[in-house]
Amino acid sequence: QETIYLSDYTPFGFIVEDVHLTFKLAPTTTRVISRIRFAPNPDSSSRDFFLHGEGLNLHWAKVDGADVAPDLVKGGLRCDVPDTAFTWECEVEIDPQGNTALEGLYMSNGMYCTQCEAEGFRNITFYPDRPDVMSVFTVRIEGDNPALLSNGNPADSGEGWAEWHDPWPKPAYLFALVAGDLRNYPGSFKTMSGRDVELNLWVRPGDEGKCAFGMEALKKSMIWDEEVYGREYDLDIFNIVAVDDFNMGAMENKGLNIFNSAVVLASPETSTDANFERIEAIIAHEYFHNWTGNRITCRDWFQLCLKEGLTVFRDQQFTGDMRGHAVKRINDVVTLRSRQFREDSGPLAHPPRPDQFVEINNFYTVTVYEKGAEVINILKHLVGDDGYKKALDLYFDRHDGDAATIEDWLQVFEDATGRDLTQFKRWYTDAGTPHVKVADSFDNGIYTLTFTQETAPTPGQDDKPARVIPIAVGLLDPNGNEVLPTQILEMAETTQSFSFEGLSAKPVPSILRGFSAPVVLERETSAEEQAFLLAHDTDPFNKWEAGQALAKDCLIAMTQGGTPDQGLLDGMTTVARDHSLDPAFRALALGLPAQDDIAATLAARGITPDPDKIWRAHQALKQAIAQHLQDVWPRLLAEMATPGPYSPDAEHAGKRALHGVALAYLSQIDGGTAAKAAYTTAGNMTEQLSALACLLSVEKGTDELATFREQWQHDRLVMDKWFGLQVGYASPENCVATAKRLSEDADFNWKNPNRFRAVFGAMMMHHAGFHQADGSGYNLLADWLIKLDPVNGQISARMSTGYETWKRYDADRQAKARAALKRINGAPDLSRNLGEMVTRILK
Ligand code: B3K
Ligand code: ZN
Repeated sequence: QETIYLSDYTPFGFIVEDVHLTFKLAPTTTRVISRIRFAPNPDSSSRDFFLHGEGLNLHWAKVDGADVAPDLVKGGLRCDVPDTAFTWECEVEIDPQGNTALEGLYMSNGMYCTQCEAEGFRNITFYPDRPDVMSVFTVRIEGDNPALLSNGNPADSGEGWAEWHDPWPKPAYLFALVAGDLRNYPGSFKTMSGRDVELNLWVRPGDEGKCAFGMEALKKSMIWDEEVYGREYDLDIFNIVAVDDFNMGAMENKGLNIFNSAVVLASPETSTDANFERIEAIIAHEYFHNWTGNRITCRDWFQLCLKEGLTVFRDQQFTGDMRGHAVKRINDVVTLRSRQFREDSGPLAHPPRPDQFVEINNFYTVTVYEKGAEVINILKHLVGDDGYKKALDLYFDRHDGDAATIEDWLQVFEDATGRDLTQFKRWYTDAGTPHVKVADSFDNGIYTLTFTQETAPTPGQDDKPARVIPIAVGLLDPNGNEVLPTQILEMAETTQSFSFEGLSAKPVPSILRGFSAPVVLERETSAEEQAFLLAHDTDPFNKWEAGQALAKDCLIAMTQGGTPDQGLLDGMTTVARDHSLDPAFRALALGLPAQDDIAATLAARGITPDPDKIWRAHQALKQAIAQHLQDVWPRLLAEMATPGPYSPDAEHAGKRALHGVALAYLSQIDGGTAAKAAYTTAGNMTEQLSALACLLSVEKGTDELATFREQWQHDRLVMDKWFGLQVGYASPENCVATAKRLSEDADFNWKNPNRFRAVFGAMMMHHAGFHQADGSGYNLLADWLIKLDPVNGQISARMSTGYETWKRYDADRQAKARAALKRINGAPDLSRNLGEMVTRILK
């Protein structure tokens, strides 16, 4: 395994003036003919003409029209070339049908499509496949497919062929080609400067009815980026294609976004509210990449968070604007904690900008994406809204057309705001989540908060100097009135105190409002104080947080024999009944911290978590809340009904969310009676799925599972839900057996990433199920990762993160997990992807 280092970066020895590609499509024998104009790069002294290429069958190659015989070497070729500008031509043959890794040019349900980020273009033809090599592409596609699409604007077409020209220089990872029997759902957009843009959503015949929402989301994104960032679209056409076999969510190829059909196709009958929200966010995300990613791209893959962190930050702002910031922030923090904090505290911890990797596809992580976005949130707190706006304007101005670095990004902020960001940069270069301890004192009308930060060592980084942490703080008086509105305290030292004068009584602090920095706050407080904040905090995030902290302490106490806390139960009752609170917020406040989060907290406190005990505590607390609020549930069910036509908007979705929470608690005490009725009358997938989940969680629902299958047999996306739900809602003892049974189902197509994830993703996220003491979860996952790896190394590697917490648990479980990991590691011909992951996890 060869490690690539950031410090080894050197520019490529040549610039690429233009690229002409011709594709002669055939399922197992596609020909790709390239004609590329190279010139020596004045910024480089290297004249090493190395082109990447993997799995290509080279038929011929020419330099300036004369035949050449390049040296075929590992990962590509080398060739002697003139020391002035020259034309490289070659023809290769590839096998899209046989490409199960879904990287490069491959086939999905008879349609051709591509995925080139990060390094897939080298599976299509020989090329300097690195993001700092940008060029203008002209593409000719020959094939007997009704739709023939590539990047940029349509140039010309005829029977069986089409030509596309993309005027914007781009790296090869943004190349895309699609060909197949596709139908377009059309739309149009007028940009801020009055240009007309043709929009299309391309889908398989039969899916046209699931396009309207995605099209609207695209238009909303286009307007938002104009209004909020001043960014206008820059081609005559914008195409989105839905593909069933796709390794991740979607891809921002210039002018031709390719989407996993699961995150673009939507209808009320087949998609949940959560699906709608996610689709809107991902369409926005990919669209926003047109500026943050495409017009300004990354110099090298170590800079990935330059485009991903910023684009996630932008899509979070967008969703907040569309659907409400409070609830969006809470949801984002839930994801951050359950996934990124988990990554940051285990063997896979890495900084948002890593400085080494073996396989770059392993670094499309929650740290690069979600923490990358948090880091920008910190930066915005430090420079203020105006500073942020000035800096972004300068960024687009200065770097349009560049392949940039994190240093460029920071320089823009320094130049625009005059602020020194040396210490702030540690957020990009240092891994690990800081823990911030808080102590307070009150003396003579002066209230003092003292913070101490500490970050545990992470792989390869023992020394963790203090970071600058913006801590948003507000103070409440003992009656619950706010005596100090939110202020940002800038903590820059290891230990630092902040004082507030002129207070008549000791206040109650509300700390880290809005989750102003991605840290773990450690404060010894009483349950009373948390209940007080749950009742009175004016900051919605901290109001929610107070309830979660109470619930977490309560769950932890219950794993050690404690009983449900009365303050929590009363607090939840108040929140549930408070009509002044947004239903979506109430739904979140009535939720319990995830079991994996409880395990993480215990582990951080030096206590070995017992997954079965955590499961039982969770069950018992759910039961207690269900009982305590038993009068509330029927009322909420009535109040939160959403009669009339379905709308996926935030208001209706929020009501359905609270309705779903009420039904789930009620099911704990009525044995599923209400859920059975709700299942029968469900008018949309949100209601149908939430009722089915309630039934499964009380071990009912066998009939409904069968009728659901009959009803939705024809719809692959709904069937993914059917597979996933059964595993996710199984009892711990049945989880692995259910996954195993489903993996033997005739409809379990394990080569389809969505279906594989539906079953095994649900299994590894089932805390008590995956971590069964007999090791059956570890073993079943190992069996399947070994089987999948030769077919699709990206997915096997991604799913190996199921094991990343293995060292938290007891010696028996550790031994079983280690054995499973070693078995994977010993599998013959392990992919570079999975090989790197398992090596890091085992360390
Ligand atoms: N940029 C792509 C992700 C590519 C993943 C490559 N393994 C989607 C996105 O972040 O928008
Ligand atoms: Zn992205």
